[in-house]
Amino acid sequence: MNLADKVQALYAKYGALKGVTIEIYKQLIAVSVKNKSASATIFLQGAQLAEYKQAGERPLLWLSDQCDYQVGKPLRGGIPICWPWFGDLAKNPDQVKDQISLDVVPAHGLVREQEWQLVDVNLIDSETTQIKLELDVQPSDLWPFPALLKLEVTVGRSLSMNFEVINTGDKAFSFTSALHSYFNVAGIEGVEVLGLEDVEYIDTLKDWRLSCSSDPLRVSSEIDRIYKNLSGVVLINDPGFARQIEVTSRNAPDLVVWNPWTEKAKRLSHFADQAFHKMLCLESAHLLDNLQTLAPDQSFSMGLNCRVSIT
Ligand code: TA6
Repeated sequence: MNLADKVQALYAKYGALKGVTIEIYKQLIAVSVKNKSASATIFLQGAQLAEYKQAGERPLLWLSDQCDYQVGKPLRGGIPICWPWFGDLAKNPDQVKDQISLDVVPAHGLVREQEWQLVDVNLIDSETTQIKLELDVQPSDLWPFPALLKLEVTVGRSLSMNFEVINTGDKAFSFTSALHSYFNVAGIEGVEVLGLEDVEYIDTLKDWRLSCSSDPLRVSSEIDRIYKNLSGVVLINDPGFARQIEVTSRNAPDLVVWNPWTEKAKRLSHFADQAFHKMLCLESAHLLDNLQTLAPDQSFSMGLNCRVSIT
């Protein structure tokens, strides 16, 4: 089915719903919803949430202005879904790595580039809209196990996401994954992250060695850390926007904190050289020794809840 036919079919099913629009951005289809509390836009490719905005507030998420909305290329920003491995496959546990036979594989797994199916849009009430997408993963050279992935996004007074993995095959498989959230900040230099004090982290920029700090986190250079076995709320305190962003992960014990800063920013695709000033990634994840293994018919779900509070 071509793009126009896909959009027509989506309009036939969901176009009459209040606040729902189906949009085309160059080669990609996006579903946008708007209610009394908030608005959001999610792309079928990768089931990638690109924007969430509480009414009267600035966008919660950062999205690059250099996205080219091409098939097969994940957007830079929003909340990409990283599965069935996070980051560089070579840095994943053997239990995950040894399942893949190819030498060259994409970073962050394979589902960011695939077109998910929109399976439901539900106006829960005047302030809450729920969007459901699914991806039926077929065995391939890249990933030999069938699986059904489900994403449920609830757009309301806060943003809630639930990502579920179901093993639909007859063999067990292991995976790591993350909801790779890019948050929108006024200026990274003025931001403080609270809630990571005294939490052990792996510093991937310093030979993956373990470290810990009792101070609130401030970012003044490239940062790429995996905070381990976290619980509770993490706050991005952003005086420049006079707001806090509250991030609560669910069943995702690890949190990746990432900002590329000047040098890595220049090497990133669809990322303006100075854009690092305006974003900070806090990625709800389960990585390394928190990998998951599913037997046939078993399922796993993780999620997050984010909201902006005005300071
Ligand atoms: O979020 C951590 C990270 O693994 C960084 O090292 C950086 O590579 C980032 O993800 C973005 O990855 P991407 O493949 O989207 O360019």
